[in-house]
Amino acid sequence: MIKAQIIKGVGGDFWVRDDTRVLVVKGRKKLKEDKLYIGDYVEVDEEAKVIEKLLPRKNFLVRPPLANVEQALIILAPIPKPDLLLVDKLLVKFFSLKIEPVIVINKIDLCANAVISEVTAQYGSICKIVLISALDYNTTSVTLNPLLANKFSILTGQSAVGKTSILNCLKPDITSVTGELSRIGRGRNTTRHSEIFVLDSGAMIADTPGFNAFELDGFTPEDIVDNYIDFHIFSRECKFNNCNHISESFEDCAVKRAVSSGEITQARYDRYKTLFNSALEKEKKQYG
Ligand SMILES: Nc1nc2c(ncn2[C@@H]2O[C@H](COP(=O)(O)OP(=O)(O)O)[C@@H](O)[C@H]2O)c(=O)[nH]1
Ligand SMILES: [Mg+2]
Ligand SMILES: [Zn+2]
Repeated sequence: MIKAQIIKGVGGDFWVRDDTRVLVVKGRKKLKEDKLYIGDYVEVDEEAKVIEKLLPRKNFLVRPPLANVEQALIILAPIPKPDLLLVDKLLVKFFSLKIEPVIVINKIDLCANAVISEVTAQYGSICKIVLISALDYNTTSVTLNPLLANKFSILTGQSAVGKTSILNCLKPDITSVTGELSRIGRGRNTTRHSEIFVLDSGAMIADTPGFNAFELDGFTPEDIVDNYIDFHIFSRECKFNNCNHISESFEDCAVKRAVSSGEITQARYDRYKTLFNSALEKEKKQYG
């Protein structure tokens, strides 16, 4: 029995990878009913080529179904115009799942200065921000390889920012046993089924389809507060422990004071109010 990670599934076949190789195996009948996700760790009977057991997940996403994600690249670009409400939602989601976010500004070959300064002002205290152009293999690989090495990362963000282009740009770094896998997908630019690509650096990367319509389903107002992590150094000074930083007075709320002093941008705070209030609405609907 070996422990391996599922990197691709087509029909009833699963491609599983351990440190040394990739095997194509089947799921045990019982397991096919529990859904196996790309990224799942499993126990495999090498002789029978069958997955015997699903191991516990560290986290998972349902759409697309991906498990044990360690890092999420949130891709932005000067075109299409960044949807920062989507970025805020993704940050809440990823922090809640203990997935490390990194903001990647792509298409810096286009006029990107305005986007770079806006994104840096609003997110510089929250996560790493890196700049690339997927048209340029050298800077993309030099910038991303150290970030991606030896972890499972996903490419996320609105449509047309360049997620698939970034993955294709990095594909020359797939030369090992998994090169076989990249040939299977080559030429196809669709992102409908998930697959983890393994680079020579040990980086594991999955593309995801546009998160354009992504909503924070199941998140309570408290979840929103908890996952706005850049507010935390201020909210420690709020008068009340359960401060929601909206209805409290300026004197009682250190987050509001940080907004007025510019330590938190007004735009990020306004989006916080939008997400908090929408979580509150959903909660009211659910519990009357
Ligand atoms: N100028 C420029 N265009 C890019 C860059 N990366 C991607 N594109 C283009 O942006 C469009 C959308 O790219 P795609 O990878 O399909 O985006 P996705 O929807 O996020 O997967 C395509 O026409 C790409 O050629 C880049 O770095 N610079
Ligand atoms: Mg794509
Ligand atoms: Zn407060």
